[in-house]
Amino acid sequence: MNKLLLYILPLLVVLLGCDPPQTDGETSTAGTNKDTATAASAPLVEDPDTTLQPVQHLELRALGNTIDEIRYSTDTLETKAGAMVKLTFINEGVDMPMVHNVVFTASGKYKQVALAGAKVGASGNYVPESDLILAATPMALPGQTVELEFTAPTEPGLYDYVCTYPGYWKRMNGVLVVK
Ligand SMILES: [Cu+2]
Repeated sequence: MNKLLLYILPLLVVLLGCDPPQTDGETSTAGTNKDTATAASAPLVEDPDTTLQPVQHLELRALGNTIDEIRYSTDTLETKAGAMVKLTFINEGVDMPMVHNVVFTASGKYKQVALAGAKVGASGNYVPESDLILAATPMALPGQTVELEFTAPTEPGLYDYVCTYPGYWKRMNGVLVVK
């Protein structure tokens, strides 16, 4: 019996020992495939960000603390067509009625969108559902900073942006130049 065990044990060891290398071989093959896949797909993931879709950082501030003073820090923003626009919108207003947003619209449509937004009211964030809207920030309360990311139109041209808080569109609007 002991002799038999002596024969069987090495056999078991060989069998057991054989299995892990096989699994290892499979694992490393799979690992190699994975690595190859990762290496091959990584540039594909990076390309749209770095070359195909440039990133355009924009900053806009809301200035003034009365209805007569309110204005955007600039009435012109510029981006490349199709770029990933990352807008930082800073509301420098102090008192509560100084609530602002930035809504990007089709060319010449800022007033129409703002009037529709006023009807939507606070519950709808003063932003109407509309095909004329490219993108909209949340409302920024006094002192708040909000961020907005959107893809700029692929068609170069002039687009609008406006604050849709009721009545503010008259003084808070501008042109997004897409080149
Ligand atoms: Cu405003």
